[in-house]
Amino acid sequence: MKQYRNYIGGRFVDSDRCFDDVDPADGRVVARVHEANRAMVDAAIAAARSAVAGPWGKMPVADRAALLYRVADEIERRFDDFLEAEMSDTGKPTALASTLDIPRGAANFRVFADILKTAPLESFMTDLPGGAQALNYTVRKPLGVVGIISPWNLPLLLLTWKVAPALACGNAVVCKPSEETPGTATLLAEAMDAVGMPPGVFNLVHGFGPGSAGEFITTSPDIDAITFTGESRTGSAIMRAAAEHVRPISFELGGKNAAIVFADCDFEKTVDGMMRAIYMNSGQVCLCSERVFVERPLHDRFVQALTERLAAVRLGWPKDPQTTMGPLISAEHRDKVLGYYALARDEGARIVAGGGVPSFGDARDNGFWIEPTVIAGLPDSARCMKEEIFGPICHISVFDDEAEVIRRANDTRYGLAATIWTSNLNRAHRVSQAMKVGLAWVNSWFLRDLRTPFGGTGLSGIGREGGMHSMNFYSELTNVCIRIDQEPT
Ligand code: NAD
Ligand code: 6OD
Repeated sequence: MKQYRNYIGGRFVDSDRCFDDVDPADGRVVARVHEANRAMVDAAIAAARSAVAGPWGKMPVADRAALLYRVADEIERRFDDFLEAEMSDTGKPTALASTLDIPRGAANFRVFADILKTAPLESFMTDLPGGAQALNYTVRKPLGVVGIISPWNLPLLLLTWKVAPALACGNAVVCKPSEETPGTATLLAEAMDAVGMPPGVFNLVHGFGPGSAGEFITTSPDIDAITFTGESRTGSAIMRAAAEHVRPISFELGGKNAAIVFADCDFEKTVDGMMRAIYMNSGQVCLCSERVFVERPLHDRFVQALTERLAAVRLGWPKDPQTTMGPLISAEHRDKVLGYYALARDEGARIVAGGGVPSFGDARDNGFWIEPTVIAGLPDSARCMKEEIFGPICHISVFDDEAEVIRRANDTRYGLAATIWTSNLNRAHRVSQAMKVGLAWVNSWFLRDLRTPFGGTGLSGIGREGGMHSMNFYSELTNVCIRIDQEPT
């Protein structure tokens, strides 16, 4: 049986307490995971502290960037191992993991190595009374030890999205991946080891949230910043824990995202795009559209086309290149999503497609599969319209005019993403700017330039990551102000 160990101070560390890593496609145990206890988490934090104080903290930018490029190269060299681990932890299809998760794992390191080499710093020359001047310039320094807590839905992508900029800024990190997906995080530790990352710069601890490694990180007084991606409720718990010692936090949380389909859209491209926006990764992407609003003249045609496309979705083994949708992450998460399918019925929804659990007649019946689903007929006030479900489901509503749909799309406490489908350029700008979200896509969805700000408003998060936004979060900025007198002294 494969063992996933902790990586602390440059060494792989066993624990006498282990938990199972399960493949959600068939419920098989694929690995034993060594859970870090408090002493191990403290040792990881201490190793990180020493690394920041040592040569890593003083390493020239070019050398630090070179190490980040080598991590990217190593992920690519071991592409198949990363792919295998990501698929067996999540059940996601090879068609997705090989084109999104693993390539983005490498790209995150390259992009932040590039940004590190070109990151600008501010400077201002201030005129003072009497002709003197003040030169202000900013110096970028590491924050110190960054605690990184990541979720299971895009495990390598989301972990490296934080590790890469944190290291680029000269910090050392203590990472805790989701207990559901320890595989690619462990391979990342192996990659760090293989490229010669100095001991203590990258530390990995496995475990759960409360009473385990997650809590030990967030409550430690020796962590200088916390960056977290996960559920909004967990974000609140972490915020309470982090408040004790006052330090920067960055939160990428949940969403209840709207898609707005105008009658003047390019129909085929919109249906293609919406299939991705609703069902990618079995709907387990924070950016997925769970609320779809379609303008009345297009409504029936859109519902019919989406339903036909759903019939062609292939729920298959992750390694099969023809598979287009995998299972949900766990039995517990499937129960939660099925609970929402039942709640939708109780709230009076019409089940347009799906709504149940598929049967395969093979080992997949031991996995955590669920049918992709379309529902309709709920009022905007229904719980299924307000709460994040995080499964392969959308509700389709009809709308009649632009002002109405803007108001309804914004009627949520979340504020992560919106997608708008129209061929009217003015409307595209108008509506996307009116959305109360951090990310608005037009005629596209999850189209990424990693230099742009990423994050949400309201329950969807605090702060922005991406490009210079990440560099600024992971840095301590010191402003140096020098008075320059005109008279020779
Ligand atoms: P989760 O909040 O249950 O867990 C995320 C991580 O937090 C895990 O590593 C978990 O062990 C840890 N954790 C849980 N409780 C903790 C505690 N009290 N203290 C410290 N750590 C704790 O989220 P999940 O189920 O893994 O992921 C799905 C959620 O993440 C969805 O809500 C989704 O929308 C959100 N998400 C948001 C983004 C974004 O960029 N905004 C991206 C991906 C996922
Ligand atoms: O693309 C990214 O950088 C990012 N953070 C994606 C988040 C997806 C949520 O599930």
